[in-house]
Amino acid sequence: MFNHAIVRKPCKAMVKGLTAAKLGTPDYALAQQQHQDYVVALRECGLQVTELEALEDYPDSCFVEDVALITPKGAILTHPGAPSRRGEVDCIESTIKQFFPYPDYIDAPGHVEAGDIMMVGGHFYIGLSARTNRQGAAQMISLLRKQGLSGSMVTMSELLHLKTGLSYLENNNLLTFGEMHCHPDFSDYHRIEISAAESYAANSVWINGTVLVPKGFPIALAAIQALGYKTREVAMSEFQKLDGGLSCLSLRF
Ligand code: CIR
Repeated sequence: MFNHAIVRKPCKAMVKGLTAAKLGTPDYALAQQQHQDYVVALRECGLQVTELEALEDYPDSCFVEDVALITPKGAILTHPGAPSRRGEVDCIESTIKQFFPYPDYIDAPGHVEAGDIMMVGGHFYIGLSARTNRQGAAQMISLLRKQGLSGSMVTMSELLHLKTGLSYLENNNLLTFGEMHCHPDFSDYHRIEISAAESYAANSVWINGTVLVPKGFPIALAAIQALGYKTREVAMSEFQKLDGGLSCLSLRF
């Protein structure tokens, strides 16, 4: 069960955020509305939400998931692979320390963005992406071990982050897209393949029995509901334009 979430409001500079999606420039006012509804959805799932103010110096700073990993045992601040995002770590450190006074840190030459990390109980899958390298993943695994947890590296070649194409919904259920569907590391899971047309919904989030699903992906939604989950749709169009999924907008613990 999760009790808390940390989010950061989108900044006006988000329109200059990193993206490979060709979906146009985000509408800032609409992004603000969507972010507010996201916070409402987190509260509906029983979370106490800490809302941080927007950071105009960091266009991608609303995607807080990437700058810290919070486990059941502690917190690890990352060192993002994207140079423009590294300063976001210092900006969230004091908030993390309110909950976890002695966090650990990933250091250069290691890079990690925690959108590449998927938690399954006490095990953490770490995708090796353009943002997370082997040195960073190795540091992360040894820090996880220090906490009595475990980690493993997952090779990948097409997705921005591991969780761009993978979401663990508990009860052995795993949403998969693209290269993740047949990935040997996940063959023991009950895999629900999300089609290319709805790939964005492969990043959905289980929170305390409810699955938050991005709005506008009816086949994925029905597949998740067919597994017996309660669902809550959240409009995400403006964050999708920046390659950001539902999980990226919060740290949950
Ligand atoms: C970036 O490229 O870093 C942001 N525009 C999107 C980050 C999305 N985060 C995530 O998938 N965990």
